[in-house]
Amino acid sequence: MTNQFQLPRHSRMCSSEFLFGVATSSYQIEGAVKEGGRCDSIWDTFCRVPGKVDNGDNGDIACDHYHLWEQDIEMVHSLGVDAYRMSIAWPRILPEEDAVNVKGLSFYEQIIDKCHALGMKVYVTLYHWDLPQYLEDRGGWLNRETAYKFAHYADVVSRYFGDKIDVYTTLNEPFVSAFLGYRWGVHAPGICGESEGFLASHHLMLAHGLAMPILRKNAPGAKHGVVFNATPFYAERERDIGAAEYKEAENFHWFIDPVLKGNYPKVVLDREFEHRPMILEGDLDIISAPVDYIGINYYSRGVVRYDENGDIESVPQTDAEHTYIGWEIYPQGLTDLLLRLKTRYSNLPPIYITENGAAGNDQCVDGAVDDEQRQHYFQTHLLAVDQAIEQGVNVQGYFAWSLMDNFEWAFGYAQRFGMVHVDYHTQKRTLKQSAIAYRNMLLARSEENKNG
Ligand code: IFM
Repeated sequence: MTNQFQLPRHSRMCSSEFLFGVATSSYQIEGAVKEGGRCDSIWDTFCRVPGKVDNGDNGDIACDHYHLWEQDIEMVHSLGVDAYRMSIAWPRILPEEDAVNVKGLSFYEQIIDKCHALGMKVYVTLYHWDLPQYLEDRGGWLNRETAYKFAHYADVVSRYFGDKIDVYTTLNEPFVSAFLGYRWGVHAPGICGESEGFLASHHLMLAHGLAMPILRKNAPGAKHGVVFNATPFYAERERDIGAAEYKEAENFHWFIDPVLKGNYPKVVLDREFEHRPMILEGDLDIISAPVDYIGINYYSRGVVRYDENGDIESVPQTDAEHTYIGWEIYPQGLTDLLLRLKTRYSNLPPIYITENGAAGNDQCVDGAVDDEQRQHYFQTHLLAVDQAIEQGVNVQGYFAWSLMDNFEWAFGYAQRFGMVHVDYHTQKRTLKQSAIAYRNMLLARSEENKNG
């Protein structure tokens, strides 16, 4: 494996117009959960429940980014990226209902300023799953009021930062917040229930829609959108096509349709008839406010079939290569997904690949981390994005997940997604081979662009 990713010479991704970045999120890297006036989030509470997170891990210290942010941002810059994607922790900004915590705002302001001083753009997600616990105590995303609380939080942040944030994202992966958190109970707050999952999803989408005009008013020069995880599904046999279509509808049409089409997919509404959320008149108009872009997070695909009872089951791809977390490596899925989005949405806005990456069990040996599988993963997925662009999909940027190893939710620290290795005992950061390859690719690109 060379330590530089190769892109086709005339790829649009080689031009300086295409943006490359790395991504993180607040709870996964910050630590310092009791500092700076922060209140508990649902993840602090969830981590305390025995058996919920592997190894009993939690985000108390994580990568200690709260204290090491300056060297971390310098490290981001050393990779030669155009942009840094991060999230703001709601519990640092509004640790109590109506009390804005200036310390929280200042913490993020110094990071944003530093990024700008180093010439990088800043992509900020407002909600990457760390809901203040006091809101969960009142029902969390099952309570419609939470959507209005989110709009208030978005107002506070965007009034303060305005256009200083280059690109705002309302929500990261509402599918995961709603379904893993409120339907299947494997993420915070750990609630299990079909109706609960669908109700939470509607309130999340409403939160997004309510925030959009506020963000536009307070940050008219910034871009505004929302980020979805999306898994393309494939049928095992011809007679399973309906199963694959349904899985896609539930996985991402359910979340993207209300934004881009102003309705929920009928196939899901019909199948989940008893669990339909309460949708008030006007909600879909709010949710379908125009967005400047959508973010797509892609990791893997799914293969499904109908079992003998007509239920949908997944078909493990035992012969395929998987990452350490058990997800199949399937770069073609990213091209297919982007093309499917283009076909489904005639009004598809520009797309950023806001996350893409591979988990490993990487070891630092003599100061080096050989993460060959991840290098190969990035190389093949970058080519998959290029393929989609070639076929007419308007992809404008790519963010690797993740800058550094971090708290991987219910998997704790055992799953390492970073391009940079973190030693959790010493907090030493070491660039893995994939980071070096990414940096070399970006260096070569900027040299070529300079030389015309
Ligand atoms: O670590 C997560 C991230 O927070 C959201 N998208 C998927 C990643 C890998 O599971």
